[in-house]
Amino acid sequence: MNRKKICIFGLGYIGLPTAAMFATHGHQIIGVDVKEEILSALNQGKITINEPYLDILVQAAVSSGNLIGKKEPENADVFIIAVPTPITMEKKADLSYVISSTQAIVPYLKEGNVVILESTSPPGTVENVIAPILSKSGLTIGEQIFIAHSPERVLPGKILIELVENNRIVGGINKKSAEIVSDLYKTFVRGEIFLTDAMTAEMCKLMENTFRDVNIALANELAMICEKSGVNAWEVIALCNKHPRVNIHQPGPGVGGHCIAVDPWFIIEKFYEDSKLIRDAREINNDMPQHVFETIKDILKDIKGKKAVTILGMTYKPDVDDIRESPIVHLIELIKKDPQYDFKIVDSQAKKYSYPVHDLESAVKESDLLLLGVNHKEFEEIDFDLIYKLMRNRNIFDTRNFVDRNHVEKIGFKYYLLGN
Ligand code: SAJ
Repeated sequence: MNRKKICIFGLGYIGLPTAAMFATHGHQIIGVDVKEEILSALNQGKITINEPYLDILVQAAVSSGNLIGKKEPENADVFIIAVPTPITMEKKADLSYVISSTQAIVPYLKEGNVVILESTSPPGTVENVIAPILSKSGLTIGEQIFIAHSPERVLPGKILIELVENNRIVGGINKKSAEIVSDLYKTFVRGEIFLTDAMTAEMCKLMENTFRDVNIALANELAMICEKSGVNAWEVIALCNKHPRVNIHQPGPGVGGHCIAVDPWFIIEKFYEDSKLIRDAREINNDMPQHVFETIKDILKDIKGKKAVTILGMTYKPDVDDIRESPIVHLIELIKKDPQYDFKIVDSQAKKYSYPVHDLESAVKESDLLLLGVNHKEFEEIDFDLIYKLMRNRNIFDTRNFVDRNHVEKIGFKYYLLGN
């Protein structure tokens, strides 16, 4: 593919890695963002997010001269929209960033241009939101300008590997759009690229994450059934998964992150009546922090006066700095509202938190319960002999099946496991 000039809107977890990837493969990239601090960091070859190896790639891209951050777009061959699609209080997709980016493209559009939506969006967004805005340019869609949805599907923590290795879906507003966009991604994608229409691509992206949400809800429902039946849900799942056609996910304190906890709502928003199972799954997963809190209350019910809980981990999953939609943050909100409880948080990775974090030793002093909320790698090194000496009451509540039960029980802890 010839060298293209590409404007990428949104330099976050998806836009920035994508920009750096295209730039290091020879294309000329203008990264557009509204945030001054992101742009000034980028233009010094630095990054403001935490993602393995991204700093190296961005530095290489910027020093090659192929990647520049700017506040405004400019004429280009390709425009990629990778801005957030947050969820409103009413659980509806907030498309305002997608809309404003699309509007910003219009004055620069010329014949032959390509516009790609990477942001996760409700079914119909390309056809009913993006295309009508772009048609204000007077150019004929599908003939003079080409539009497609190519959803990002990479896992935070493994973004760079997955950008290259994962299969990709390209859903065009027409066949020609899909073909042009597919050729562009072939610049760095080594996985297969599948062509389809835009709405199918939108639905695929949402269903992938919905599949995981429903599967996790099933695991969480099993966990609650097992707590009543005296069976260990983790053992049930491990044994079931020995079957060649079964893959039950893991239970836990809930589902967080900006994808799995959000995307199902984009389907519910458009197809409320027909999405009963998807709604139930969301509800089960959303209720898990409350269930964890009820278990905490039960474990500590005999303790008089204020009860102290030490929370290990508050990010939405292990070894990331992201706390968006984190179920542990929801749990913290519940604990905070109850005057009978004090809490301290241990998490050296969490960024943008609104609570103070402590080091482990000071956080467990006089504590009544150690709650394992997130299985960060660093927690593998915990010295439970020392913790035992510092705590007031020696309870451990493990929501991730992470702590070595035999080891801590031998030391003298009372060990409780979610789903058992
Ligand atoms: N979780 C469980 N049990 C499990 C697996 C996960 O409770 O068995 C919880 C985690 O603790 C976490 C949440 O689910 O709170 C989500 O974590 P995750 O690692 O499964 O997913 P994300 O949100 O980091 O990334 C997902 C990925 N989607 C799929 O695997 C289908 C990723 O590929 C997508 O690109 C990303 O969403 C996205 O942007 O949509």
